[in-house]
Order: sequence, then C-alpha cells, then structure tokens
Amino acid sequence: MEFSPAMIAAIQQASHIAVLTGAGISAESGVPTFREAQTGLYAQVNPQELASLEGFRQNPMLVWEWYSWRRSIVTAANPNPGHKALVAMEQRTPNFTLITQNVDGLHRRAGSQNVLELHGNLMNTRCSQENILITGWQISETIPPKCPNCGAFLRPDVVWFGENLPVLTLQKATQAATSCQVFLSIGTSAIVEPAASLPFLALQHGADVIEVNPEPTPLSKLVAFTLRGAAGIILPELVQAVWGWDH
Ligand code: BV8
Repeated sequence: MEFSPAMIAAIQQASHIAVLTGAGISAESGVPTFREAQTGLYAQVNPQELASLEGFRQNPMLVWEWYSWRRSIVTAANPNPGHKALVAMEQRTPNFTLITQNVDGLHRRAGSQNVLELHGNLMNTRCSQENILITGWQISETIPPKCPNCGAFLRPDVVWFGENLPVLTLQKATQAATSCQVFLSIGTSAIVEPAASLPFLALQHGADVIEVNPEPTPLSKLVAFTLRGAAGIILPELVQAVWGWDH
C-alpha cells in the first residue's frame, strides 16, 4: 500500500501520537461491531436500549445475558494484526496515548501499555448500587447475580448511554487530543459522544488527523489523510512504512 510521504514524515516527527479506536479495530478479531452486535440472538432490539441504565432497569435479565454472550465472544477472540501494530507504534513513539471506546480489553491483551478505556471493560463486573468491582459471587439460578455485600444486581463495568464517562479517563483523553501532533481515528463511526469529539479537538489544535476506516464517517471530509480499508491490513503496513517494522 502506498502512503503519502507527508503523512509518513508527520508520524516520524511526532513526539506525541494519540489514537482513538472503535469497534472496527476488533472486527477482524471476530468481535461484532456495535451495530452488528444486533445480529444473531439480539437482532430484534436496539443497542441503545440494551446498553443503557433504563434498559437494565426494565429488563436486567436480558441485558445481563447480552453481556454474557458478548463476554463469551470476547474471551474466544484474539488481538489481530491491527491491535499488534498499535503496540509496535507505541514502542516507537516517545509519547503515545491509546484511547479506546471498545470494552473488549483486546488492546491490553495485545500488549498496549497506555490504554484509556473510555467506556469501561465488559470483562469486569460491578455492584449496580455500590459501584465497586466484584470478582466473585454465588452462582445461583437468579440472573443477574446479586452483590455478595448488599444484594443488589451485579452489572457489567461499562459506561451505558446516558451515563457519564469516568472523569479522569476522559480528562486524560482530552489532554492527549489537544496536545498530540498526530491523531489517528481508527475503526470508529465517529458518532458516539463525547468520544467522537476527540478527533475534532485534535483538528482544532492543529494536529494531523488520519482516519483508518473502510467507510466514510462525519470526520472523513475534515481529516488530513484518509486510509480507506481494514485496520488489520493497513496498520501493519503503515508501521512498516514509517519505522521499517517487519510485522
Ligand atoms: C454521556 C459501552 C453525559 C457499552 C458504549 C440523548 C440522550 C442521552 C444521551 C445522548 C443523547 N444524545 C446524545 C447523547 C449522548 C450519547 C450519544 O453519543 N448518543 C449517540 C447515539 C448520538 N452518549 C452518551 O450517552 C455517553 N454519555 O453523554 O454522558 C450525559 C448523561 C446523561 C444524559 C445525556 C448525556 C455515553 C456513551 C457511551 C455508550 N457506551 N459502549 C457497550 O459497549 O455495551 S458506546 C458503543 O457504541 C461503543 O463503545 C462505541 O463507542 C459505540 C459504537 O461506536 P463505534 O465504536 O464507532 O462502532 P460502530 O459499530 O458504530 O462503527 C464501527 C466502525 O468501524 C464503522 O465506521 C466501520 O466502517 C468501521 N470498520 C468496520 N470494520 C473495520 C472498520 N474499521 C477498520 N477496520 C475494520 N476491519
């Protein structure tokens, strides 16, 4: 794949690179993207209903089961060449911030170190009342399981629609977007806020923004460089072109 020399130079010269990833980077690991997550067992419901406090209150069993299904898919999934290329990029960049909307934990499993999980991690479970992480609970027939401390329902440790993002994590992501020289937006439809504002913030602060996505998004017409294609194909070739990484 041919890359623009200007883009290669911008990445090579950047002291701080920030990356925002969405469900698209995990697609090649077999994890359905958020919109596809409605295929199979859950085609008939709207994701924003399932991934919301209201949805959980109305149907805690269905929401718990949906996350159990997604957890089983993620557990069976492996990081793909796109995740691994970002590990190589982090190792070759003085200051590197990986911001992800994904809740699958695949970036950390690939070996990325500085990962900001804006929307939490579905492999973790917390009490829906005390909001503390719970690592063990009585296996019983009641679904969702109950908190061993207070008896409230357990829930996945993710940020649902209508819920605030973890403040410190969002602050660090915003700081990275406004101070980086290069910002890559990878595998995200750039719709869900406040994550979707991060690439626009980077643009406003003069960063070179690069989009990696097989499809156009609201960001596409504004970015400096568009790489139309799959992250698992493009990212290893990009890291090789910039640093001679033999992936
Ligand atoms: C908030 C965790 C303050 C859970 C997620 C009205 C009422 C209430 C809120 C709102 C409202 N209007 C707007 C809002 C704000 C709302 C929002 O943005 N809504 C959208 C729909 C407009 N945001 C919130 O509610 C946020 N909180 O604002 O708090 C507040 C408080 C109270 C009231 C109001 C505001 C919380 C948002 C976080 C929600 N949680 N996930 C879970 O996962 O179960 S969001 C979830 O969806 C994902 O985490 C992700 O962020 C998003 C999906 O986006 P993508 O990752 O981009 O995935 P998608 O499938 O869309 O796209 C995949 C892309 O990959 C595509 O472009 C595709 O082309 C590309 N692709 C495919 N294959 C590949 C590829 N790219 C590269 N390579 C490939 N191989």
